[in-house]
Amino acid sequence: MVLNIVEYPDKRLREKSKEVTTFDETLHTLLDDMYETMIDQKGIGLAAIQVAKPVRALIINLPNENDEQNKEDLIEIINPVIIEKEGEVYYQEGCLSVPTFYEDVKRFEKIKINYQDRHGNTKEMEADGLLAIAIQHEMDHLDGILFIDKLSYARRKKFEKEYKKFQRERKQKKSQQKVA
Ligand code: QAP
Ligand code: CO
Repeated sequence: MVLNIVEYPDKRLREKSKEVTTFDETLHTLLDDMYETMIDQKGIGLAAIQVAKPVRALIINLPNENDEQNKEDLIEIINPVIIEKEGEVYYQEGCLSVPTFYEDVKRFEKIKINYQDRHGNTKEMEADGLLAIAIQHEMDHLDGILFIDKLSYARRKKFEKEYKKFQRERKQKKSQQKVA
């Protein structure tokens, strides 16, 4: 089932998500719904809080070298913890909860994480490149942090201005649809 995406400035995005303790069908249904929602909205990553579920679960599905987004490449990450990190890299990030805005953000270049899969099995993973960036972006959501929080004061200002314009135009479009 495709769920509704919570969008900035909704306060729910600021919640600290709770650790997952039961790896049951409810969790599996949530993960499946998150996947459907992410694909429907043309995303590559999603945290549970973005569909209003404050639990420490996230999914990532990066396109492969042929630019195809295959479900076999889906990664489900529960209760992640960064255990090693190194380097610095900038990448132009976006977020399904902050539609239409993209800006450069600094992240660790390489990370190692501990996490659990949907069955509660403990796993370890090393990541670099886009995967490392995506994991850090989604892990921030678990603590109520958005990529726009990492911008300089000037760029944050630019964001607030552009985002208000986007919200205004979308609202106008919607009321026009009602008339037509
Ligand atoms: C997080 O982001 C991420 O503004 C996932 O209008 C960010 O899926 C991972 C999206 C950077 C790696 C690098 C954004 C879709 C999707 C938009 C997304 C939009 C429609 C963002
Ligand atoms: Co995001």
